[in-house]
Amino acid sequence: ERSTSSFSYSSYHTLEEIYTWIDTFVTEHSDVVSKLQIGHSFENRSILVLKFSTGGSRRPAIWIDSGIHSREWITHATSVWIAKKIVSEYSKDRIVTDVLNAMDIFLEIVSNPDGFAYTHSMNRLWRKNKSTRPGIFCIGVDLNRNWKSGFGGNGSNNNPCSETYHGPSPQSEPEVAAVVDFIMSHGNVKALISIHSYSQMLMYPYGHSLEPVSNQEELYHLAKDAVQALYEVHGIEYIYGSISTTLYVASGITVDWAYDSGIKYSFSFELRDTGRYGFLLPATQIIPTAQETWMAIRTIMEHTLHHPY
Ligand code: PAY
Ligand code: ZN
Repeated sequence: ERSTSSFSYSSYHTLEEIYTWIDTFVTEHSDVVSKLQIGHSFENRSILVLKFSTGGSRRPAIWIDSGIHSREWITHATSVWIAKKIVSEYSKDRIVTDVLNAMDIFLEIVSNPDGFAYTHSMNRLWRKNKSTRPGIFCIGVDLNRNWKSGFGGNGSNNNPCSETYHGPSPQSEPEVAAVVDFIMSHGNVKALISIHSYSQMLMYPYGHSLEPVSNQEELYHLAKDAVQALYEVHGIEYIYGSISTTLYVASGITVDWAYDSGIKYSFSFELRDTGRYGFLLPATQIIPTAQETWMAIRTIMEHTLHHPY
């Protein structure tokens, strides 16, 4: 891609296309965006993060990841659109401008590059990463069961052949370890948003336990406001609440780790739809999904900006 204006935001893309788009995008917007390589996948692909920053050093930050489950294609497509939206709204939209004048945004579009490549080449519905270990015949660890908080608990599986296999130990997977190392060494991440599909939900910790988190009332009200902002775009209804009480119990997940690491604004999205197309959401829904998701994310960013801690 010579210019991001010739990129189709309303189509699904391969890993190579997204990585090429990233390079063009950072070149076009080098005043605000840079590309970081935070590690390598099991099959040695680059793990890339876009950094949106207008200056300062180690500013309070918002972390957003998508595609930890490779078959959830709408999540990568939404993140690409949101990246473009962030730069186009800076200095136009008051909230984006205020956020970026005080905070940095980190966006990991493809959190599971090996799995994503595999969904294009071999198995469209692949969820896990592609790691293998001697003596184990099934492939892949569920990267959303491999985090330290609640590792190995209910809603995760010890069987390597399971879709929710948690792996041999917390952060055993390079794709998870890279994010843990980055966020811990950064030390100033104030909000984390992890984007999945599908089910139309906006959720917060915990997944591993039914116990309410200490700021659960604040998270509930923020989720309600975010879901309302989302609804106002195209009339799509989301439900919201803690993961364990809204969806199901799941242990070793990203947002539980983030919350227990001190990131009190930790959310996970389940994007469109509610099952008609599921993971195979038609490309015609990419832009509307991204537009509404953006309004919810913007609501969370605004709240984070106005509630420093
Ligand atoms: O958002 O972290 C979350 C909730 C837990 C997700 C998980 O099981 O890892 C929920 C599922 C997901 O997005 O991976 C829901 C989808 C529909 C699935 O694969 O069952
Ligand atoms: Zn998922």
